[in-house]
Amino acid sequence: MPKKIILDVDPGHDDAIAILLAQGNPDIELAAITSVAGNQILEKTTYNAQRVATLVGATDIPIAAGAKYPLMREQITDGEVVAGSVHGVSGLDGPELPEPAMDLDPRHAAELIVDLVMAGEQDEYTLVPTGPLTNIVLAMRLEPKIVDRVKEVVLMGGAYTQGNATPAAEFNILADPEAAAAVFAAEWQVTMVGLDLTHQAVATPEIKERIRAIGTPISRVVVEWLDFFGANYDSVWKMPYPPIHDACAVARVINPSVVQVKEAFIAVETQGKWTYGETVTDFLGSYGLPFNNLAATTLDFDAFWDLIIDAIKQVS
Ligand code: PIR
Ligand code: CA
Repeated sequence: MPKKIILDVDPGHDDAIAILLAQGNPDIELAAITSVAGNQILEKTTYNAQRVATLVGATDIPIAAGAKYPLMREQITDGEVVAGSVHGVSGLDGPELPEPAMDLDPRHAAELIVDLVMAGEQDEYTLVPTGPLTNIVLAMRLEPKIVDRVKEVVLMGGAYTQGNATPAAEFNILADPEAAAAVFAAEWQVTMVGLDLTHQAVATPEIKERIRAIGTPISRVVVEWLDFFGANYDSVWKMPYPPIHDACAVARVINPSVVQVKEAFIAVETQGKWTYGETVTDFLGSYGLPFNNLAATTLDFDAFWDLIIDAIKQVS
């Protein structure tokens, strides 16, 4: 039985590859896509989500737009936080994409999440957020019972060593720290697939060559995304190859052994001047802090890229 996921995204090149992986993997059923403001404003991330869903053939599932703004803080988008953006002005610059072949679902993302989870069986759905956590907290507040009912939350966000939006904070968490604090503190299992893990998921020249060799129009789009994202990563972040953050969260759901985790206490800092948005993580257990969540530590690089390449072939 494929695992049902609701993918909450802010595309974003790596969000786009997460959508592709979810659509193209036989062990996942992509039940819905919801969009949130993050890498770009909501209008752009929603449009990008629809275009990517159209590209990969995810045209018969609900796609709903969610939160325009974070709960409390001023909005930030990629390119405002550091000197340069890795996604471009559209949020998904690079190759041309098809226009959306579907209408948006009329519901707010939070309503759609609640409707699906509450109509489903116990543990039927896994939530996979790959942007700021605003929609997830809104869904929790709309219907607190979803916290018991979802199987787990496997999110891309956070870091236990260092951030990418500030020295302490990862972008998705910094973009809505108050939302993230509530999501991590709630009584469900959150798996933090953070930068420590995702920086291992880099698209090396060998990987790009394997994707190019697939030789389909979609494989060419993926290569162009990697080229665009990669050039910016190089100039802004001094990383030679781009990490495909968001697809790692989907990979964890597909096959847990691809993304190793450790039990940890994780809480989000919402007060610090220098540490606002930091995911404070304790693996030691010596401070009386309960191990409430999981933190991803080690990626099986080859297995990860095999999943991506198989998915590209599948949707092509
Ligand atoms: C990636 C992101 C934002 C800013 C930069 N510089 C790089 C997005 C990705 O889509 C991913 O979800 C997360 N935020 C990584 O921080
Ligand atoms: Ca993202």
